[in-house]
Amino acid sequence: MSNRELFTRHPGNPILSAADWPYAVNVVFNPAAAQLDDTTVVVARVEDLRGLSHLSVARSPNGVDGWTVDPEPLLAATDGVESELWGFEDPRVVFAPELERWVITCTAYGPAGPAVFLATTEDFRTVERHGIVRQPEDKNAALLPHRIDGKWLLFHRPKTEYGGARGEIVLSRSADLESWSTPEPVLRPREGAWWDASRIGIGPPPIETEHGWLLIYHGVKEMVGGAVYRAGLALLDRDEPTRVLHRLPEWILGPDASYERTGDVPNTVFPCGAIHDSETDVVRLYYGAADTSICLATATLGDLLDAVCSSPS
Ligand code: BMA
Repeated sequence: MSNRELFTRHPGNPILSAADWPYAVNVVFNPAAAQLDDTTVVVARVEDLRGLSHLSVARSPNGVDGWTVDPEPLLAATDGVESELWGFEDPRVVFAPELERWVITCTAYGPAGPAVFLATTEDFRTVERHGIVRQPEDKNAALLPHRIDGKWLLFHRPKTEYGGARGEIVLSRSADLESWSTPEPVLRPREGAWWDASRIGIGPPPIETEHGWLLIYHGVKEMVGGAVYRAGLALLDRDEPTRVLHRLPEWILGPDASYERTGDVPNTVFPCGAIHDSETDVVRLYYGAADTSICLATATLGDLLDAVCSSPS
């Protein structure tokens, strides 16, 4: 068992917070991340002063500082649309070469509960709304960047139970991004006292490697003092991602710094974005801290793969 977490926090954390926004907001957190040529883009969940969330874009030349935040949201609730009455939350983005677009998966929140919403964008300045792809209650969704065996694969986390499972990561397949197969189980919460025993959900879209899909996920442990949100690691088969090849026992990032311990939801790290630089091998993990700010932590893909590949399934 290692005695340190695999990710190193950036000393400039939090790298973005409500004070950086060009208008008054409560908190900014749970960011998706994308690298566009020389610009790092984060798509942040922004909670306004009513408590409702929308998605907004911030751009930086180095992904650390010098951020420019767009004055208008990228995706916000449309008046009169019931399924998005309470806004949009927790985006993930992935570039799909076949579509020549970035695909945004996020939560649309309305009276029926959270649902998985899909949109696409070329430039993170305007979006094309595709609509709800998994009905309530369902959330924590990320698409793989390309088809496998002719199908798009969407990871998500239904609240309703499939096969007697609880709070687990499942996968649905689609030929057209419109109609979806029955969800298949991928990764379940562990049991008892484990750090990921209460429920789990996907983090950023999985990273494709020669060994398989590297999955960063969040795990929740309900404690007497409230839930603790941490991040963990698994490796999924490259051709059949419902097959879990390895799963790291220890978490890779858990609440420790003051900005993760204290905030609107204490003891929370919630990663939604990861960018791998193939030249340096560095993975930049963008995460929400305590549902209050946006933070950055880094590791090398090589170290993550070494750790997960030496773990059981
Ligand atoms: C989850 C999601 C996240 C949030 C987390 C902790 O259910 O709603 O957006 O960061 O709870 O509050």
